[in-house]
Amino acid sequence: MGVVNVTPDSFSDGGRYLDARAAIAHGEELRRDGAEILDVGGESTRPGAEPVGEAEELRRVVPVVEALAREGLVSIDTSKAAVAAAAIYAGATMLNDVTALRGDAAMAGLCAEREVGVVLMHMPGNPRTMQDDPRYGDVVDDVKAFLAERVEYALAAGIGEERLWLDPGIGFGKTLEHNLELLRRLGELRELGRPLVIGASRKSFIGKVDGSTVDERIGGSIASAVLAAAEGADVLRVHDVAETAQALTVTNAVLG
Ligand code: HH2
Repeated sequence: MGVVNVTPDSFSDGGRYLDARAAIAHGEELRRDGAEILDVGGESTRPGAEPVGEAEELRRVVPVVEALAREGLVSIDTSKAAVAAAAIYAGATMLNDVTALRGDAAMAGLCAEREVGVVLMHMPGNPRTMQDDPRYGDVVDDVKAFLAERVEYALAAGIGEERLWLDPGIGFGKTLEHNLELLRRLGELRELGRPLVIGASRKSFIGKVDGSTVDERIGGSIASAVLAAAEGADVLRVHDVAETAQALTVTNAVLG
């Protein structure tokens, strides 16, 4: 899954693809590099990011989704049902909702009706508060219980189980140790019986390990992706698709 951020303020590539043409060209490049799904987002979820109004988010993402969905799979990264609805109309077949259907009461019904895939991600609180002293009993058990509860909620809303994908939300309300523990024990989340999505790409936990700035985290991102894949992750949400794809190809060649 390649990341297409149509935002001025995303933590790693904010402002680079705010213009629709630049975002579309970037998405096409990621697809050539090997991305099977393009995840288009118009609102940054980095800690402390300013919320974006619905009209502005629609303006950013709809033309990009429309163009990229003509040639392949597109997911829409949003927590607003109106944005999801417009993106689905424009051709998106998957919703990536960092609030796991808690942000907008209309979201679950929309997904059930339109029969799209849904990524349910773990995040305590919201992006503005999530890094305020996050605490868990056992981080893996707590994330697992949260995701199991969100699966029940989605099923009760009429979303087919086969459409659900689960994500522990690396960097969302977690300390460095929490993120490392989740990557180390990712395999335990397979017990939930649904495909796993992992987004570790360029995140600040890598910088906390080695002091790297956001532009210096490709090696750490690839290491995380390869380890996550080896632990059973099904979808890797990444910015650097070509490099990650090569690393996975070599990993697969070695491991068979
Ligand atoms: N991470 C980000 C955004 N959306 N969705 C899922 N399912 N999993 C993730 O780990 C995830 C996500 C943050 O990364 P990015 O989109 O590059 O930054 P920003 O939120 O600042 O736009």
